[in-house]
Amino acid sequence: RLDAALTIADLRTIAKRRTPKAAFDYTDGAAEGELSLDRARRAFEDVEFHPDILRPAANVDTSCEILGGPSALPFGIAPTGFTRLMQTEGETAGASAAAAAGIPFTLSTLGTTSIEGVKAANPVGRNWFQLYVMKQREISYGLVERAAAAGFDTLQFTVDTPIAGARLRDKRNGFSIPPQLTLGTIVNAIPRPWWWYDFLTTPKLEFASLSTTGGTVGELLNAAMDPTISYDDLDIIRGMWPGKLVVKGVQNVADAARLVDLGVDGIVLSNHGGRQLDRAPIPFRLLPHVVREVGKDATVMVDTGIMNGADIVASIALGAKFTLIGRAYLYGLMAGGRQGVDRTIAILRSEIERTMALLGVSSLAELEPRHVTQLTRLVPVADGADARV
Ligand code: HOC
Repeated sequence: RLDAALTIADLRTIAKRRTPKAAFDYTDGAAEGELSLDRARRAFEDVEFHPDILRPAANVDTSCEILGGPSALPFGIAPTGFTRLMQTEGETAGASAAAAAGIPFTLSTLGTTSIEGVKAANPVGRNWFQLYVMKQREISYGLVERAAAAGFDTLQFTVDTPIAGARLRDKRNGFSIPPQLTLGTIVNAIPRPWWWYDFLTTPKLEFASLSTTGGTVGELLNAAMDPTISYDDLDIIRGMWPGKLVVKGVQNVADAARLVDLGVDGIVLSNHGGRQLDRAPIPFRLLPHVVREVGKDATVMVDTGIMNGADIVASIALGAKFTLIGRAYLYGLMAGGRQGVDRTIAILRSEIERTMALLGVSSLAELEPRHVTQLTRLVPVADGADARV
């Protein structure tokens, strides 16, 4: 039945039907008025492609090199928190699907499968680890050491979370870890008995980091995360981590340039899927400004709002070296566990191949800024931000 899903939006529809409302909304939702997420989607929808004609495009090569290793596709799986609450296979499904597709998988500090469990699910392929620096530094540092020992090749240090964004859907739903049985939860469970059966009969969530559970997501996160992290922490982490170091959550040109000057291996332009500061700049809009400043050889990646392979192709054309998918992966997971994640990757792969072939390019390296314009014309107002005209 998952084969009937032709788009990520189709997978989202199935996911919504199969998943308890609070868990679905945690994934689907964003912060405050959800403006950043909505704007990120609209920025991708605004893309106009400019194809070349009469170019050989029978064999489209979607592979690339990223952070010292190969990827069969120009995207990897982004770190996601509390993943086994969405569907009990969780990170195991994500990591094994990534392995089968030849793309990197990222485990979040707030993941619900251990570092070693992810390694077992993806023993040969590329695993990346996403780091939050917590008040209890020894927890974060311990995770860094374990990820290195397990052969994870890249660390994504996330910097856009000094405090939790206001996820209003979570508050309205009373979303808590672990889930509480309330009248509303019970009524919502009636059409979704299999989700509850799976949840109650599989091993308990294995948090990589949280020493305690019990509370709303916002409460848990604010209790755990350190709001005082700074560039000094970057130095400390650089000293501890033997692999590639990426900073995720960069939101302006000046920070991007500073990080590249400091010699980080890559940056991810991200506003955390619109889940932190609402009305933050849209990473896809920021992308050309950052690439212009740091140069096209720097490893600039992008996430937030990617729901179609064409979004990925447009990002690569504007200078991104790679992209990350969060919600698109989780919709597949919630729709059908490992098979659902396979379906997400297959949909994005065919959209990427089709978009490239119709553009008249046969490799990612042939994509150029001239292939993309945006229907809404923007003028820069300051430091990479844009104004609509
Ligand atoms: C204060 C820390 O990535 C999400 C997760 C966790 C956010 C951490 C906030 O829900 O987006």
